[in-house]
Amino acid sequence: MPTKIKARKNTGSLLSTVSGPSTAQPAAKTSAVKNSYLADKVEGTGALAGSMPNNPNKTSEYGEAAYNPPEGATALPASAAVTSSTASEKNASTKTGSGKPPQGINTMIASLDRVRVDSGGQQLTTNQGVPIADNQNSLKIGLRGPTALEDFILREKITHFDHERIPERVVHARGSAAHGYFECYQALGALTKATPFAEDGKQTPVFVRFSTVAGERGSTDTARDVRGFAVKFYTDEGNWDLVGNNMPVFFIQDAMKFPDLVHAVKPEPHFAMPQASSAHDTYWDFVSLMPESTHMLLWQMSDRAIPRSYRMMQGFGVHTFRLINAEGESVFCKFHWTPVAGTHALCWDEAVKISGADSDFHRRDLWEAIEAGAYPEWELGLQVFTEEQADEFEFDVLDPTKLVPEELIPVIAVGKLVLNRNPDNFFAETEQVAFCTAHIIPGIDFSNDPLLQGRIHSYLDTQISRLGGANFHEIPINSPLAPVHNNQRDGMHRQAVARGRVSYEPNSLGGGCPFQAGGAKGFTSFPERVSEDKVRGKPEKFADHYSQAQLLWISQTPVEQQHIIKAFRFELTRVQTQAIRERVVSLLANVNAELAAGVAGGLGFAVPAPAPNISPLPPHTYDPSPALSMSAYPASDIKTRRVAILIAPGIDGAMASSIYSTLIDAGAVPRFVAAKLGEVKAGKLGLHAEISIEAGPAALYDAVVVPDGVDGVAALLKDGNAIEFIKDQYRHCKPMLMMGAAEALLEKAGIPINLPSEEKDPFIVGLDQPDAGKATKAFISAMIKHKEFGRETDPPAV
Ligand code: HDE
Repeated sequence: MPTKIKARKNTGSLLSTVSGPSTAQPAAKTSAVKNSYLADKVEGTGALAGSMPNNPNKTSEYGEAAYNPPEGATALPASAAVTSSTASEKNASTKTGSGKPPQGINTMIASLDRVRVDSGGQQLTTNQGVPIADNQNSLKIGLRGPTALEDFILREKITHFDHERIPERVVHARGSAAHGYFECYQALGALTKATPFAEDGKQTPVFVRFSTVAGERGSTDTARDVRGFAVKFYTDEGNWDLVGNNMPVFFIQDAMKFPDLVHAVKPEPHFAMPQASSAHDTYWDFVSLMPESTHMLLWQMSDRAIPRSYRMMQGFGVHTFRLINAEGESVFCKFHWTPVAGTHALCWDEAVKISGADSDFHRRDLWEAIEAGAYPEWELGLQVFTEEQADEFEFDVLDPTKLVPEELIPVIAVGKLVLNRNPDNFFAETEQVAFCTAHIIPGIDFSNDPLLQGRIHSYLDTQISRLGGANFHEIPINSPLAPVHNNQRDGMHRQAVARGRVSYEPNSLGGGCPFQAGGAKGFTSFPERVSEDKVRGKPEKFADHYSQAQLLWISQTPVEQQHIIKAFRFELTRVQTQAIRERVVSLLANVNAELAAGVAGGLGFAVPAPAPNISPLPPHTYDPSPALSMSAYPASDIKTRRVAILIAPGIDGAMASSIYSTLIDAGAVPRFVAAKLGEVKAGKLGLHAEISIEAGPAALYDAVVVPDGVDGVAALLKDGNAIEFIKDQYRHCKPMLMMGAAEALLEKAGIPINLPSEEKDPFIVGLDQPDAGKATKAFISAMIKHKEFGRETDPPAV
């Protein structure tokens, strides 16, 4: 003990950490105490604790009062010293900080600027900041000798490398993401107090991750699969995650079946095949024994499962959610995202070829569009309905295998989503982002959908093993922008350095802080009245497995219907067990006779008896819902569409260049494609090939142009790759601008200029239009329509 301190009454207690007098607090503010901050701390602590003689909130925890939790009781400390961890906190250092005690702040919560690292102009160091002199050689005992165990630099580098991987997501492992914002068109206070909808034009930052479901992290982007559409809103009242898909319904009705579904669709466990594909026995075995999956199977076999781009697909919250306004009134709600770029798909043959040519097709597409400033946009729509309305529906809104037809409840547009920034680092952001359906904010609440209820548990739980512990919320991409203050402490990789000794509530030593927000400001669950038997089971309306599958079927265009039949045929052909194929078709027989016959016919057997329809209720017959067809969501321009301009020596260079410029001006991405890189003599011009046909085959473009030029076309006619290119463009129903001499390529490729219907193929443009400007205009109109399915025959004629 310092001798300078004069012995005074109770000073010893001030200088101790255990016990003290019962009559008074230890002496304060005396010259005998070297650290007056300590005196302030001790004196102020007594006063602060004394200001709370009891817990005034206790009565509000019981009975009716509990419906309106009050704000927690708090008292202000006399000074910062009172709530400090240590009276030595004012001693500054470059490591511990400024010595200015922070109060009421959590500096972990801020933009990602705080963690961005750039090494420009910096020397190489170890993780401990030690400069590394030689990054080429390990430390050896003699130039030809063994490596020394003491080479801590080598060992640190290799050890870190050895641990670079984390477990991939158990589903949705393959994905891509971007930052952006959500902008609310108008305040929605009457419906919800959720803060992103609080004011006209309010913007909320978001991070959005798109994904496939079944494939592993390195699998192909264009597999036939459902796509994830997960949006993290960094709102001023905490993070809200809307973790949806690009299809509005799901395979199963209860969380209990999710592990079974995923085990069935993943590569079969004995030989780990097939990758990123549902076309195998275990998948169809499971779903054909689960008739509730029939509706979703039609969605999965539709072209929605092979989107052209993440930017060109709808998103859906799938489940019914609740909105709650400031008065505590609640309505049900379904969330819809609709892309401004239109909802478009690939052809199956195209998707297969893209998988080989560029398995990062969707990742690259999203990245390139954002880099180019063509920011992808979606409109958010809500379907809002009351509990009373829901009771009248012939289906149960808690059943995730059912959608709410737009004819029943229209979709109202409430805001837009814009993605305008690519991540800096794939791992730190896209891989480490943790979406959780449990992340909701005041104004949003769950429904009792049993699938959603299970998800509320699953997402938080899975992050603990995937991201290595309970502190994944501190990873910068996951931390909210809203302040975070609670009494959770410790755990693996904890980063926050909590000040003070209070980590419990109620407390008086921290002035009651952090205090409960109370019902007026804090999250409160909708007080839904429930009085039921505790039971494992499903409501009767859940047993109608086919009415909405029929609705989807009758709402598709004939082309979409044919694609669904072909997708079933493809998948079930790869299945090996005949009984499973027949079981699938027995489900389809309950949906539509033409569908069942089309699939069975394609597999070489007769339609079996329909699977038993176990619904105790009469089936419901819907009118078609045009909104369920992809054709209801066209594009209005050709922005970001990729166009190949095939060139070879002797092509009309001036024409090629002018078409190129027109396409650029329209927002498309043209590229000169030739047999190999280098200059291509084109009339008086020298055009530079931007990519070769072998590096950029036909499947990677939305459309093709062949400019005029007899010699150039003659060269292309000798190139098998170019013929293949033209054939694939045709087969994949893409617009083709074929100028002048280019007609010869069509002939060589066996491409008819009329559709099988005998009408002129409207997507083969230019043959009768020598004016390249006018022809390009017609070509652009065709590109907006995306594909000419009138070409399709089964099997393909070309
Ligand atoms: Fe998921 N799901 N899921 N899911 N899900 C995951 O969470 C789960 C379901 C969806 O980009 C996992 O972080 C259960 C429906 C998306 O990071 C996991 C059930 C819908 C993503 C999980 C479902 C989804 C996931 C895997 C049934 C559409 C990717 C890793 C009860 C509405 C999010 C992870 C991202 C990811 C569980 C059903 C969408 C294991 C238990 C229905 C978009 O927690």
